[in-house]
Amino acid sequence: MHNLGQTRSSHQRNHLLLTPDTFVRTTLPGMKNAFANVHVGPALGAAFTEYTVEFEPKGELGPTAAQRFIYVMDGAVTLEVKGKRHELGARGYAYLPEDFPHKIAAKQKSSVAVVEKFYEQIDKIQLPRLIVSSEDSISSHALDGDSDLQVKCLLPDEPHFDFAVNTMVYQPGAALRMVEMHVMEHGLIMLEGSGIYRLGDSWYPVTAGDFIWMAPWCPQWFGAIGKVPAKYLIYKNWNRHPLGDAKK
Ligand code: UGY
Ligand code: MN
Repeated sequence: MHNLGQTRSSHQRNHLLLTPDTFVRTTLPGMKNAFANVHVGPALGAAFTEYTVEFEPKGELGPTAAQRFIYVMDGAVTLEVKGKRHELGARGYAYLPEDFPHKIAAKQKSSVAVVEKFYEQIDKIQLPRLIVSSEDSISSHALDGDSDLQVKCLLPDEPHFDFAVNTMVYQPGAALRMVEMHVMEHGLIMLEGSGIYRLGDSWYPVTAGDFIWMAPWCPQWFGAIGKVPAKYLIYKNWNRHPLGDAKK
C-alpha cells in the first residue's frame, strides 16, 4: 500500500533515525553480488561510517583503508586473512586493523553490519590486532547493577582500541537508568524487539531493523516495550582525548 509520504525515519541536527522503508541500496567499490545500505558517514558529520551489506551467495565486500568491524546478523561469511579462512555464522564478528588485507565473501544469502573508522594513533602504543570471535562466546554484565539490562563488550577495553562495539539486551520493561549526554557518538542497529528511544527532544517508537545515529552529546534514553527482549548493536568512539590531534 502507498504510504502517502509517512515514515518513522527522521533526520535531525543531532540524530538520525532510519527505518527500513527508507533504505536505498548502493554499491561500494569492490563489492560483488552485494548491496550496501549506508546508514551514516562523514557526509553527516560522523567520524565513522556504518552500513549493512546484503550479500547474495558468493557476494563479496570490497577493500577499505580504515579499521573495519563486521557483525553477521544473518547467514554466514568467510573471512580470509593471510591465507587463513575463518567462518563466521550469525552473531560472529571480526575486527580488522587499518591497512590489513583481507577478503570477506558470503557463503549464502547474508546480512552483515559494518563499521569503518580511520585509526586515531596515540604515541608509544601497540596497534590493535585482528580479532575473530562470536558474540556467543562473550560473557555479559549488568549495566548499573540492573540484571534486566545486559551488555556484552565485543572488543577489548584496552587503550589501543579507539572504538567500542557492544550489544545490549533489555528485558521487556527495562530501561536506561538515566538520560545520557556524552562526548561519544553512537551508531546503533536494532537487532531484536522494540521500544521507545528518546533522541534529542523527541521520543520515537523503534523496532528490529531500524538504524540510529546519535551525535556527540545527543540526549538519549531507551526503554524496551513488548513481550520479547529488545537487543541492539551499538558503536561508540572510545579511549581518545576530545581534542584529537588538533595540535598537529
Ligand atoms: O554505552 C553507551 O553509551 C550506551 N549506554 N548508550 C546507549 O545505550 N544509548
Ligand atoms: Mn550512550
